[in-house]
Amino acid sequence: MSTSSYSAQILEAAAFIRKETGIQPEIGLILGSGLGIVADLIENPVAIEYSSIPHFPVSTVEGHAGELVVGSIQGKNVVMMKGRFHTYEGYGVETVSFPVRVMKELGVRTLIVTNAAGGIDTSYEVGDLMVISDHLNLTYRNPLIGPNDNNLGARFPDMSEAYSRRLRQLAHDTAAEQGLSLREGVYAGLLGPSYETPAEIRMLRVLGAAAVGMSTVPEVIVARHAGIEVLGFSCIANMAAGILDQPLSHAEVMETTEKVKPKFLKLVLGIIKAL
Ligand code: CYT
Repeated sequence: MSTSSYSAQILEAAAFIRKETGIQPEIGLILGSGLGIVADLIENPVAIEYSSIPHFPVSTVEGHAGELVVGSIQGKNVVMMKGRFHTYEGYGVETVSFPVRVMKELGVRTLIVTNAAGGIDTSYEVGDLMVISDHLNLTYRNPLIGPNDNNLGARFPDMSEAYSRRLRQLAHDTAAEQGLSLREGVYAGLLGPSYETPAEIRMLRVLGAAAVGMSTVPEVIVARHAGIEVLGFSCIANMAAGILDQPLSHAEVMETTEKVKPKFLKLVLGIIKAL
């Protein structure tokens, strides 16, 4: 794929979405496992199936909606990905990058990303919310590999404030107002899909990670390349391998995110209102 055709595809996809919705979103939302419920908060929503958007990647995983929802929350125009692409599903870097590029083209200046993660910090408890202070890209790949289109961003983008200090502070202020305890820590992004081993978790703890998951890092790298300000949250869905004397299961992850939903929704709403 040449860089010029890639940028033409971004323009075409964005033009289609603009025509369908007539809305210019300023906030983008990419929400992890079980937290897609935020879509229900969107006022005057227009849902567009990924498959109908020119050049948009299509979700192949069963039970994943695969639509873009555009509308407003708290008077702010938003675009939300309902259904996300994980590298462990076999998708290439363009797949993960493309929707973020389209969001940028639509006018998005702030991206809120969330995920369900394993808690590595032993002071954490299942159900805790963590604002992501920084990440470790341990996926051994990067969505910016390949020719760089200077119109989209710099060849060597700065990552010294991948997760906006300003937005992290805003998250803490909002959480405090709501009487909600909010952790802050480093997110280690791995490829998956197998969960980590106890030895890997010990390694990640030595490296300074507080939580571990299998998403978020590629989207955030692309967003930063595009000059989008990022706020990230992990829902501590389970304690990471080896911490508790019990196996990990996706069922536990889903169960926790289900329980955390109400406080999480309230926090996200409060932040969008304050943005
Ligand atoms: N949990 C999770 N590792 C975990 O322990 N949700 C992702 C990765």
